[in-house]
Amino acid sequence: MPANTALVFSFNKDFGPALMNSLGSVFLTSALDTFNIHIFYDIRDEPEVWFDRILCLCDRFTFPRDRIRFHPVELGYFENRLPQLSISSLSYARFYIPELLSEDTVIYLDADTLVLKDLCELARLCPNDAPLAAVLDSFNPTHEYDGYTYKGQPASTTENYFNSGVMVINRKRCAEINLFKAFERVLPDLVLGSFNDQTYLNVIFKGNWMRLPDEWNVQSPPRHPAARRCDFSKMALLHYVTKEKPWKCAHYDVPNLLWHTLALQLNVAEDIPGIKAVHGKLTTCRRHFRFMERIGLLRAFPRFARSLLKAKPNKKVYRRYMEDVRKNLPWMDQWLANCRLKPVREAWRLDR
Ligand SMILES: [Mn+2]
Repeated sequence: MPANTALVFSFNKDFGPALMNSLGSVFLTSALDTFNIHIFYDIRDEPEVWFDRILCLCDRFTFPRDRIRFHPVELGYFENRLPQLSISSLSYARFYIPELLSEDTVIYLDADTLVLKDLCELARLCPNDAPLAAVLDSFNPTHEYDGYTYKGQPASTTENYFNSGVMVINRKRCAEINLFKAFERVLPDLVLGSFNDQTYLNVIFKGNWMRLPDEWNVQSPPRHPAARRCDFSKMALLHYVTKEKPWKCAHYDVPNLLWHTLALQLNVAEDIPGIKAVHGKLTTCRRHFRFMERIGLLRAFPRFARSLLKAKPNKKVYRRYMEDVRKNLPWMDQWLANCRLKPVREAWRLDR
């Protein structure tokens, strides 16, 4: 069978562990007979130390090494044009997709994702009539939430706005647009709001993209109202949005427990500096929960409980938080078992 689908990640040294875990989740869940894998990286970044690890991961899951390719990408182009670029320019690597790849269907994934279902199902959702398909942004469902202005006008209050961390691209349709020319055209008239490359993509593809089912990009911890609308049994892809990434700081919640459980068993965790402290925080947090629950302190000292959770919302949030973990342990264990992995470790569980 010809490999006519591309799976693309872009990464730098900071996102090395994230990429390993995300790629591992792809190998565990997806039949990749028709896939090539492409890794874009910043030409100045020298993340070569990760290449060997990535290739070893391919070997472990018997993915042929000749179907994974590393592409150095020149990002100076964007940095020269975007003096206000404060985040990594790496996310602009996705503008190179139409010219660097030749497959008909391209799945782009941020490295801060975990794939929970077979990517073949996602590839099948590739649009025929639109250049790309994506999931509505949970926090910014329409353009106005982004806060940009274009040609002096505020952004649309009705037009849907997508999260660009997961995209299914019809490469031929996308190539017709010429992303670089479109970027140049939009550039002088666009004053950015809260985002960056995601804003450009949304302006360029405004009204010209297909909406994917929400479960293909669940964008926040399940305790967030937006994500709580998602049925976990249907959840197909988790996206660790916000700056608080699991490999850097611990939050005792469902997505973090899953990320760390996977990282341990894929041997990704051992390469992360400071990971022991992160694991320790999860263990401590769980121990405090159990202790407080047993002696009823959660009821008596809700403020203390909230400070442990590093969360500011309403009084009931800590209960919901624990209920979420408890409720979701069975499906996490089931998913891990389907992947022939061990369940969430004892020290992090609330159900025993
Ligand atoms: Mn992301």
